[in-house]
Amino acid sequence: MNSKPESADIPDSPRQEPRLPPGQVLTSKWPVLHYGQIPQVDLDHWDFVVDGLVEPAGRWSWREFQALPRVEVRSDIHCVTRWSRYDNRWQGVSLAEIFRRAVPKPEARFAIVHAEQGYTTNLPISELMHDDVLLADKHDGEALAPEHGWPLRLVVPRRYFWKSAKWVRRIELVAADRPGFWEQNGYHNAADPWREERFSDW
Ligand SMILES: Nc1nc2c(c(=O)[nH]1)N[C@H]1C(S)=C(S)[C@@H](COP(=O)(O)O)O[C@H]1N2
Ligand SMILES: [Mo]
Repeated sequence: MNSKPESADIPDSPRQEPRLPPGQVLTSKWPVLHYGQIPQVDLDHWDFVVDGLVEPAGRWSWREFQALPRVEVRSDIHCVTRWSRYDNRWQGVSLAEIFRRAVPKPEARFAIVHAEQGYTTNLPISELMHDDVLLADKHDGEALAPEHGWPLRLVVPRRYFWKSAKWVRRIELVAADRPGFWEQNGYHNAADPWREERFSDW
């Protein structure tokens, strides 16, 4: 594990070699990128749902979600538009924790992640089980900014950042993969930055 002396207690997402994936440029800023508007979210009516091929299904109000066991992970961001940002400190709830409560059925293989306003992205459930994957409500010790996904976003450090849905509300477990918003619009289904899986061939 790669730890820094000033915060050696925070687990790092595993480093790849080289740390900066091919074709990426390092930035210390944090660009804002999304399709559509920043949603207005009312926490009193907010919930997070896990449904589909899962038993039992899961549903958490904001208050219930805040009571779940929490993790902290430090990881790098790699956006398909070629910027990367190192050492983001995320806090929230791991997907492994969620799937201990809403347990995927044996036939469940893929997750369709649903966010506010119809944004979707798809991932194999196995990718969500890594312990650097979480549903984050804090970044570098502060509540997420609305433009970065407040109140809750997915963080999947080993994939290009479009898989890290902002304003996430629901994870649907399915047997057969289904392309999400960008995956239907020419982006690669797998999105591994070290393999430069930016765009699909079809
Ligand atoms: N709900 C939602 N999540 C989204 C997007 C979006 O359009 N809607 N865009 C994705 C893309 S393309 C990127 S690069 C990252 C950007 O996250 P950031 O604005 O926090 O840097 O969010 C991802 N998550
Ligand atoms: Mo993006």
